[in-house]
Amino acid sequence: MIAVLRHLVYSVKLPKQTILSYSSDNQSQNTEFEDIEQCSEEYDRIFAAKIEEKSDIEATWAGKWKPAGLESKKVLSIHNLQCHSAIFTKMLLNDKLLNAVSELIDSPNVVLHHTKAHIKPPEIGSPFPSHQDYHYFPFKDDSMVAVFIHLDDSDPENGGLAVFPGSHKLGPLENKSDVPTHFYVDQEKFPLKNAVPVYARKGQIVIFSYLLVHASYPNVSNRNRRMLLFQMMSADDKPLTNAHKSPCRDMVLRGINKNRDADHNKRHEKE
Ligand SMILES: O=C(O)CCC(=O)C(=O)O
Repeated sequence: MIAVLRHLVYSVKLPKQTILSYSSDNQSQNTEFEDIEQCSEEYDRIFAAKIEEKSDIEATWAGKWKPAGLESKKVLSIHNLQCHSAIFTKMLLNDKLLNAVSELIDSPNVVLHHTKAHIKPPEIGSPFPSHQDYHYFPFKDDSMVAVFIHLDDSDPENGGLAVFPGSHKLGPLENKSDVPTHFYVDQEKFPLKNAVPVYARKGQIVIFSYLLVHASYPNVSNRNRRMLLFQMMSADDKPLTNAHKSPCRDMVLRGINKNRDADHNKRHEKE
């Protein structure tokens, strides 16, 4: 069974963080969720194919936030994995995952914003600056959560996630980035050394508000750090900007979306 731990709190609406355990040594989990090994193999297959095709998948965050000596570090990234393989579509529709998200965002109606995958290669994996996802895609009611799925055992040595518990209660913070493409908060107020490291086993999922200040460490180990991120929100929430319109955005994962426009002239995204 998925363990929903209620003692740590990173969500906006509910005073808790939710960790769902999908460890592959428990048979009942395997039957109800795509086997994490199967997901992991498919993930590796897609990355290998795109590296072979020489796709542009290097995605280290730009800006002056990088600590000296870490400028050459790398993150490999592919967005919208559900457009590459049905395994990820099935994961998005996992009942237990949607139960947890629905409870956290306090809505029976859950829609997708986007998904992405990051690999931090051994020894050269880049850190991420302390940031709030909010700045990339602000919404009116701040219902959005990040579903962070670990595909490797992760810790501070191999580039794991780090969080500032309670920071979501500060609301949107000032964007201190010096580049228009990437956003981050004041690195002196939220230095990585003050963050709480997340130690996660392969298959564990951490769900947190898009207002939570989070970051991640450089990968200085000889192990990979692979993750998947699903961003979801309430169907009743409204975007405050036109930014970040990924394919499959607004796909209904649970319940209904009564706000969806049906006008014929709006059936395609404007080119
Ligand atoms: O891959 C990571 O370690 C962090 C990713 C992240 O925080 C983000 O993309 O918002």
